[in-house]
Amino acid sequence: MKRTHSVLLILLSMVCMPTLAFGAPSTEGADDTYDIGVFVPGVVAGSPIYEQLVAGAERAAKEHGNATVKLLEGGFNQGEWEEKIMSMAATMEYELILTSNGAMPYVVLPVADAFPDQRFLIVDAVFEGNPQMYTVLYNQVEQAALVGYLGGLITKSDMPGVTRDLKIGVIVGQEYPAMTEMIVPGYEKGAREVDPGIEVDMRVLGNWYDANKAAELANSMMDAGVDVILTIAGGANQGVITAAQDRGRYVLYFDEDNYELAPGTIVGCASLSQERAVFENVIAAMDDSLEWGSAKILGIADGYVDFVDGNPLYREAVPSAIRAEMEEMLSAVRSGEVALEVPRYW
Ligand code: RBF
Repeated sequence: MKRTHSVLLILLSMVCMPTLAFGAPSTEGADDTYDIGVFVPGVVAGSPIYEQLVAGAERAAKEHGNATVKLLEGGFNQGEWEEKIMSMAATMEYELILTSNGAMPYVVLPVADAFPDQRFLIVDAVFEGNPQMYTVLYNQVEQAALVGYLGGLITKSDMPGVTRDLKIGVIVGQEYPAMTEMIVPGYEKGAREVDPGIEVDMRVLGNWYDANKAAELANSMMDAGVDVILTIAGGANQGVITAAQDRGRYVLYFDEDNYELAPGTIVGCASLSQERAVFENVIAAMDDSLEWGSAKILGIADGYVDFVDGNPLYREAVPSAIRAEMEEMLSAVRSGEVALEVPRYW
């Protein structure tokens, strides 16, 4: 709880309980409470990256012992986000406002200007030089290259349902710098490592929820010979999965180990440890050990990005020859022998 509120509470307690006013020990506990406001730019359900955001904040609050987490879902109208965060900051209730995605530093800037004491931890984003912000970005060139390589191996394979065309696809909710500068180039790079002739078909959904439209896009891609689709579309992912299941084609999943959503159809998951990054950095904010104004990048060598090769559903879905080739590439990337750097796009 912020100091202004504590002062108010002390004054109130003096009025209501004059006998306690001298030592005023009754308000001490409330004084120490660390209040975290989590702003989800969208909705939590169906978006693994937001599910992890909330889980990481809740774990940090539990570990702290005297912290609260209040969740606000901003919804899909992005034009309303700034006003909603402004209202959160205006309560003066939060030591920390936590949010996630690459657009948020820019959405937050006017709020930071209006509330110079408010601190913001923004994950899955990059922004340097504002002393009220700390950002954490993931190396998504690596993350996407891992599934791109698998996609390349699959489209060249004779797995059931695979066409003769060398085509893989990606369906994204919208276009934004991390997508165009890291994820799509990483995906292409991974696939073309297998065969430079592989074509990558990219489709933009235009939102993060329309599963029917996502299924339509997936079907049109599969009509054109796409064998395997990486889906990064939040709640709309389900449409891609169902369409691929119906046609006996394949899906690559992002951010989370989610093979069990569609065993045999989801053939690869590139994971992000956003939950852990959130947990660690919220704890650091609580300890006052974050270097405000700076930006951190976390990748595979740091243990925050990886390919989930340990799930038995992966072994069941993908033939051993392909898995063996994946393992070779994975060990090269995990060891740093193959470097996939984040371009400076901000
Ligand atoms: N990813 C989701 O899974 N669900 C979303 O609702 C969502 N909304 C986004 C909104 C904006 C403005 C931006 C820039 C990204 C959004 N993302 C969303 C993508 C997310 O930040 C991340 O890039 C992907 O989850 C891949 O890791």
